[in-house]
Amino acid sequence: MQKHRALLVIDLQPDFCPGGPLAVPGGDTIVPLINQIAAKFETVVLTQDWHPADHISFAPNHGRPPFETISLPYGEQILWPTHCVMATEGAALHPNLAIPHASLILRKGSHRNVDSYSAFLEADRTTKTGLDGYLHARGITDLYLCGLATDFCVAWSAEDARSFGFTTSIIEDASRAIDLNGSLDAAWTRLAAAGVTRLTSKDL
Ligand code: VGL
Ligand code: ZN
Repeated sequence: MQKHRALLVIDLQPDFCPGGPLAVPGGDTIVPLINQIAAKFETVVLTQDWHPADHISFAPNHGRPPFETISLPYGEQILWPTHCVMATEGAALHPNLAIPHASLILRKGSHRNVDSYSAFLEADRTTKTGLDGYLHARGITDLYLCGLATDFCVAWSAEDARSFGFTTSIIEDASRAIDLNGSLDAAWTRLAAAGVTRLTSKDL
């Protein structure tokens, strides 16, 4: 085991899997692979998207249909179907996720007035979750990300990981995308510019 590396498993929750309100195609199919990958890492962090019912990212809270974009004080916000309401079943970790040695479960997006795709920084781009400090304090230098969704929470977390100084890779076959209006291609372009490496699980 290499002590300086960590695996981040992003938002593997029923609400993002087929049958859920914000289902990512094939979202549940990556769970067995993620379980296998996690066994190769001493440090594993799991994240949960974890919103209050009155969250600003929920379309019904604005009387609007989902997938429109609105302007908020911190920037453009896509309006999503109501998802991952804190303490509901759909916000739990996926029941088949089997990573008992995960050391941290980080919840994000809990502030009513600001979204948080990233596991490091909320959408206001200033409020930290504290994950950078946790990882730096444990001597982690290299991060590997997987989970849901490649083009939103995985991508934003990976970009921020680079800006906090981590060597950062996304494990593509252990992630799945929403792909809304070209968001997946756009994300890979930004990720390449940020210096994020694109891997498959065989490369590990
Ligand atoms: C996510 C949209 C809204 C994600 C979370 O986990 O990628 N996407 N909230
Ligand atoms: Zn969300």
